[in-house]
Amino acid sequence: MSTIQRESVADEVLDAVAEAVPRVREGLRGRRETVGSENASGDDQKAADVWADKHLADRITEIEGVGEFVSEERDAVVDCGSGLSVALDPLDGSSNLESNNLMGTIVAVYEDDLPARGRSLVGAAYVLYGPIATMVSAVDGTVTEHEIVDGERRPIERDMAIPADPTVYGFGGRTPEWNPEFAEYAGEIESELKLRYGGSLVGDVNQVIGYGGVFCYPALQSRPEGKLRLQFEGNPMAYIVESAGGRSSDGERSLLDVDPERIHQRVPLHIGNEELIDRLESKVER
Ligand code: AFP
Repeated sequence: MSTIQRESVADEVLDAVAEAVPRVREGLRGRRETVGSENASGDDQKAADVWADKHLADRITEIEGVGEFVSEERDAVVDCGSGLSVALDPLDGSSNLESNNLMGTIVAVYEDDLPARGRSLVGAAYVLYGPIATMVSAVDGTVTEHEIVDGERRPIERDMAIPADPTVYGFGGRTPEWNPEFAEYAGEIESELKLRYGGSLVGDVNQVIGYGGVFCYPALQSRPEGKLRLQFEGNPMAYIVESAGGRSSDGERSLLDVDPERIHQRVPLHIGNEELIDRLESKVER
């Protein structure tokens, strides 16, 4: 598949996600309860997780040029023929549904078979279900913010770049669970920036791209592998932020260079302004 063909398929996937947004958003009402099952990562599934997964998978798996599909809500990869590989977090931050806080959808389009290395990404995007439904996408290194109107992507800002002067930070996990090196880093950042933590990776990283800063869900003493998933969260968000001039790290290297071993592999995640991630790496030994 040529570069132009790969980017065209990636754009079709992003269009399919945008087209599903009104239906997914409408279906959140009345689906705030858990359904008593767990996904492959052991997270409690909400009815909304299952709803979003179905509506997005039905559209994405029909696209000519998509060969593999998997989501955070599914155990195994779906074989859809030949072509690119799509990894999806249908409803990121679904724990926020009960409190009616921000949530999102994250989509990653890889050239390689799954589980894939972040460097094989052709495109990535996230939808933010905020006061306005928006999509931020990165294809071929260009980051674009769209408003989603009646299931269509309407670009509102092209070539987005993370502001050079950072403003906000958000750190996941409970403070007593942090490793001492991260706690020291956090103490420095907390005295310099404003806290913005909303419990949804999409909402929190969107603020970092908009205002400059850093978001981390670090390795925890009880969870040295971290909480967030490499294929569905780490790689696509790293691709978008690095395309916007920022950096990402698992504590040692770009998330895009982390070896993909399992579909639902977790990774310590640090994303934001280059200078803040460089400082993080100088403190945190993995
Ligand atoms: P849910 O999808 O289970 O709500 O988890 C959201 C998430 O994966 C990510 O979007 C957040 O950054 C992180 O977990 C929040 O984790 P905490 O609930 O531990 O703060």
